[in-house]
Amino acid sequence: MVFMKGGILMVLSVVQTMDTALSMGMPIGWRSRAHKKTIARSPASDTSNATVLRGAANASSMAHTPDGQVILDLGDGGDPIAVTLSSGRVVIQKRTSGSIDFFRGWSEYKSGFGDNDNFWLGNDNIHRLTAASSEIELRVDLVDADGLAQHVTYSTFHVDSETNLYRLTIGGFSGDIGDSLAIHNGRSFSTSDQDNDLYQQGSCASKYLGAWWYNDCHKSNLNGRYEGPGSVSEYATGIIWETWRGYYPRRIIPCSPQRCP
Ligand SMILES: [Ca+2]
Repeated sequence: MVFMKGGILMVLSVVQTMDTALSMGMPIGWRSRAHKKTIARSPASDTSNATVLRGAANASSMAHTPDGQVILDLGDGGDPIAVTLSSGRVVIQKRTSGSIDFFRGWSEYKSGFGDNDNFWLGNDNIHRLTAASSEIELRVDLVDADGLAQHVTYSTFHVDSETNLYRLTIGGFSGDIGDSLAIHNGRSFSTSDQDNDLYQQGSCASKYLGAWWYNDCHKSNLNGRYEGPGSVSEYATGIIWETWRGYYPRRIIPCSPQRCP
């Protein structure tokens, strides 16, 4: 088995309102020297802005792409996956600017999209990675508009198959900024074109401009709208971790006599 005992680390990250890094990982990390070299080269070595998956694997299972990605053969019969590592974790989501639109549909979240700086690894890949081990760890890194970094971890993290609507299993919370994923435990993934949420009056994804394991609707919305400087913050549509920065996470700039209209 290629994927050894261990886990996956997912790091979601967002800038401006909050930088978030959602990472799934294994506590024991990768087991090869090649892995360490890869981390050093990785463009996502700054975990403040990345979604990471971390796991352990045989050295023989890894190959490297010119841009520092690692090719993982999960040994599950599926195609190898090219992933970016950050501190030994596989990044599954990363957001550092508003250059990539994250308000996308089911098929794009299924396959994944983006570039090195802003991406979603894809629900099929995330499912396969979390299915590869029972010891998957999820880490969420967040940075607010003032540059204050925080993170939380979950000792249980699993994303089901597409047949089961990528249902989320999350638990074993640890951290100081509150658990904004708890109400999403057991929920299906929803996008603007596939409403699997519990909101009877409409689509959470459409209403809050994201794609997530919505309940009715959310306390976290890490694929929400990236709000750059000067943009108008709207209730709960941004990159939200409610238990830390609420539903209006943008920094409030005090109104001085010189700045007030
Ligand atoms: Ca609904």
